[in-house]
Amino acid sequence: MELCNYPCPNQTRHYEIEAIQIPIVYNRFGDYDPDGLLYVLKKDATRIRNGALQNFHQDIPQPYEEVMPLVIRANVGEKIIVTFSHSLNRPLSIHVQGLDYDVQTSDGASVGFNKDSTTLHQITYTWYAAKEGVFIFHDMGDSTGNEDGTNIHGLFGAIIVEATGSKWLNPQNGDELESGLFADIYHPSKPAFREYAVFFHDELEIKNKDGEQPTDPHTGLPSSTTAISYRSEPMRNRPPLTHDHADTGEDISMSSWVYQDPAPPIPRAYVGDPSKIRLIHGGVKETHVFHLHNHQWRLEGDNPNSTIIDSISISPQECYTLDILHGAGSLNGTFGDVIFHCHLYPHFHEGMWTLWRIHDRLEDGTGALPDGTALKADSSSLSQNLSVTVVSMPISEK
Ligand SMILES: [Cu+2]
Repeated sequence: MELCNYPCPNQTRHYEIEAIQIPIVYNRFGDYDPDGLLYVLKKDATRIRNGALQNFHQDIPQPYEEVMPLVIRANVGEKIIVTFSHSLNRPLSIHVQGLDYDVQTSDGASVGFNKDSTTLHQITYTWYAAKEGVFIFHDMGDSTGNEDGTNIHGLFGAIIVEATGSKWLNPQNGDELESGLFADIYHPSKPAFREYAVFFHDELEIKNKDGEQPTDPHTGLPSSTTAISYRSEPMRNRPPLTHDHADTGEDISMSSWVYQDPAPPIPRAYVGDPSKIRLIHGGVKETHVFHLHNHQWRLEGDNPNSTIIDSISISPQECYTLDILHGAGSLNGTFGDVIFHCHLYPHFHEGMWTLWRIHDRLEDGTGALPDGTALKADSSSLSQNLSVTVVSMPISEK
């Protein structure tokens, strides 16, 4: 379709995005990338930079909660104007994959005879959201995949396009959300759902808390680090408690009761909540296999005859929406912690795993995590809206 004929229902959405460079700390054990790069909303840049640096300069560098891949949202039919700026003394850009744009002005690349739409300071891009789904964006000012490039240091994000008329709220308190990995999506005539953006990325340039190359305690050899959304929980940091085999199984090594929660963000839901995982491969190196325990989805979400799966291969720069069948907890109403991870075991071992936490009763602020950390209260209207709607339906109709 010609861009001049694009059906835009009078809605233009503006985002001001900045690229910043800070150390990104990947877990509480102090593994970090000294040259981390990320996109942030410009208005959040100072707060995030200051918070990240303060946490980095602890005895053991600590992650800062707001250092996350940037996820923005729009509705189908909208025009999105992105003002992108940075002060990093190198050409950078935002190149989006899957939205419509004029290649001469908004490609975010310097290719062939097209105009150069990377920038040393500031540039404005215009995108058009034609269809629902999740779409990666990343820097094309430097498209190399090595340690001098920008990708392995984190310079990627995603835009999620929702059904026309949707709004997105903070899952914790019900406030309108400007950006964020996790959101509750509401629509005037469609069921609400939990939305979780999950970024896989790999072959990171990571140092341990002492500034050294991490090593595997069993082999003494260099240990790679794989990540989910700027966090990683490598098993090198979770040594067996004793030499007894009873203390070394997965039920111990993956348990929050023993080792606290893993570092990658933990999505939360109540049993029965409709849930979509927006899976993104942010890296440029390796193919992974996303596997979620206890749950399934259809390979083609909008095709009721499509194959039911619980794992999916995802290659660099790909994105998938996983519309979880029967919602959180699946048909049998499981609650508790459900693991998801890369099913290539070296990647799993090197940090690419976390949990989906599914509650069976309202978290009103009196609960605590296994390590004693208090759980914040959820807005009761939100969690009950989402869960009761589905739980009250007969199972045969779910
Ligand atoms: Cu993998």
